[in-house]
Amino acid sequence: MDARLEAVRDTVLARNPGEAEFHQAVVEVFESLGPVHDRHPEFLEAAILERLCEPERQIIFRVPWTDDSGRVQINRGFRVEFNSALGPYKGGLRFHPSVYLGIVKFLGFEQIFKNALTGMPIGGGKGGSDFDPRGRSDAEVMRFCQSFMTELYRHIGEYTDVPAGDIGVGGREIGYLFGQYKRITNRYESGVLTGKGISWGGSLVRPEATGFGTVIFTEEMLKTRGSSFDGQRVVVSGSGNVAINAIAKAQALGANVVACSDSSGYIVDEAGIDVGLLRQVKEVERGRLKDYVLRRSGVAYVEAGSVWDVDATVALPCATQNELDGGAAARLVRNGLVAVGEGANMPSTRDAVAVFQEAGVLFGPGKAANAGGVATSALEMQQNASRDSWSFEHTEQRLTDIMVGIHHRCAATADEYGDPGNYVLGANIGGFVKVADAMLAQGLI
Ligand code: NDP
Ligand code: 2IT
Repeated sequence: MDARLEAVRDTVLARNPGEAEFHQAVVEVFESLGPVHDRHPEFLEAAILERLCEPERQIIFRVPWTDDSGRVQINRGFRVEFNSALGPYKGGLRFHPSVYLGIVKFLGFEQIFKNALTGMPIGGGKGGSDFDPRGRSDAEVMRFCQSFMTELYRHIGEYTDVPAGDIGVGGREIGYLFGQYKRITNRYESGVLTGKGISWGGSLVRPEATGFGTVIFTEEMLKTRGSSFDGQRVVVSGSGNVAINAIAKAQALGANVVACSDSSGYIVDEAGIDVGLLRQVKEVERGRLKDYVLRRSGVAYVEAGSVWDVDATVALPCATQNELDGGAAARLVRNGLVAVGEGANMPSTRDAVAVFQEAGVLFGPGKAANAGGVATSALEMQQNASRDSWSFEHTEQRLTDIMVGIHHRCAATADEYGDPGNYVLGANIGGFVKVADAMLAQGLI
């Protein structure tokens, strides 16, 4: 790392003790930024990096609710409003028992650069709770969401901060959150949340957008080597929103997707995953991958194993942070891997990224490859602002153009900074310069 940035890094790490994921995300970005500061000493003088690493506002609150047996439950809610240089804070809410400030901050920090790369007018933020929706009834989830919004509503708004979904937060939760916001504020403010249902202000393609976008970005990387998804053997991790839609899009482009996972295990379906059945099991019945195996012959279920033990030419990690380590990366590379597109946020460890890059594997980092979700959220905001709704075809074309544009920006930036094909460098510098320029222009705030 550039010596001038090391001092800033050390201060940031010391000021934020115990936040391992936030540290990891910061260090990864800093490692790319030396060459930018050679060209732009004004960024150092204006302490852009120090300011970027300190969220503009952090909100932590109590979320009391009552479970179906009448017992009082207490969770912790978070919203980190990280950077508003380019637009209102924008980013998802994650409901998962592992959520704590360090996770919300890593996600919010990454979101700043991701959102900048989309070219849309959105700043960076993230939120969530350590609430575990698994095994909870609809009524419990509704009461939790209502309590969560009863505090959150005062901090958000169409022009202030616009949350959406992430792990554990999908259409059902956004519905309950929107209902409570509307009730408290007495405003039908569609643009305050994205990922809404299609009949009440949502956008077509938003549910598919992250998975579709990840595959579109990865296809663009493959094209630079004269290749495509057609005929690739693909392994996807996760079996939630991002994973399912990545599987569907990869198959539409001619790939054979043979495996996916949940936190209990993984399946191998050599005939190709049946996405219709997967949607039925996961989205309609809210079941587990184990249930898929019971309904289809010729499928292997491996309890508690790593899906990265399955050979692939293209890997799409779409579950969670640090799910693919150096050992798994080395095994994939040995077995013929050519490309990785990160549908999840920071799923590859630092060691894994180094293994991929040293082996010449095409590697699309999450902040570029999974930006299609938030970009389509921004398209939802556009539709809300103009009280319009667009067709599936039009919206999907906008998403495709945005993903091709992000790929181009990352590739061109990597070329410009003398490291062709390094999408990590391209994404970090491309996103950073846009935000830094806006921060300089807006003065010391
Ligand atoms: P979902 O809640 O729909 O699905 C999450 C999937 O990942 C589930 O299969 C879940 O398994 C698995 N998973 C979650 N946590 C863990 C864990 N600790 N260990 C193993 N598996 C785990 O979430 P999404 O699909 O929306 O999100 C997946 C990833 O994509 C996240 O990293 C998210 O930040 C990122 N992302 C999401 C976007 C969106 O629009 N939704 C946009 C951009 C990025 P199980 O059910 O067993 O917990
Ligand atoms: O990580 C992400 O980009 C998301 N979870 C989507 C955020 C959004 O505002 O649509």
